[in-house]
Amino acid sequence: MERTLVLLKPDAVRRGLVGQVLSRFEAKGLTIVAMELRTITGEAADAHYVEHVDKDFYPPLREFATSGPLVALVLEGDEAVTVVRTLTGATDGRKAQPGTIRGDFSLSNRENIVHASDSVESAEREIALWYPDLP
Ligand code: 3AN
Repeated sequence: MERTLVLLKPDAVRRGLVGQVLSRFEAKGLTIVAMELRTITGEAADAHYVEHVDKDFYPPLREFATSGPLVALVLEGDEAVTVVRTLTGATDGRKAQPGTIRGDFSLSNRENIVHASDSVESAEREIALWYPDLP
């Protein structure tokens, strides 16, 4: 069993897509082991996006990530990291395959509905950051 950290970003909450996106993860057979609606600070965004803080695209991404509530969840299942990334699709919603979450719901490379950990190591770091007390 593997765990991964998923964020349903502020665009997903604003657009009323939380239920539809969650349904896809549940239908796939993944288990929700933690879930909470949170509005994060800029400092929390920096900690989450530590690899990106120096990039040109980061300031607007920080603005977006802190622009309203998001849903932070931990999903568990066999090969959960890879399975969730496959369901999520390519970063740029304009290029993501139809049938993926971003392919079906996003027309942007910033407002792209979901974040999903990109490796087992990232998942461990991100889960510890978002849910330090999760058993
Ligand atoms: P992914 O979320 O697919 O792993 P990353 O880790 O490369 O993508 O990027 C993290 C986040 O930064 C993306 N989810 C997206 O919101 C934003 N992002 C990435 N590249 C760009 C870009 N070129 N322009 C604007 N935002 C970007």
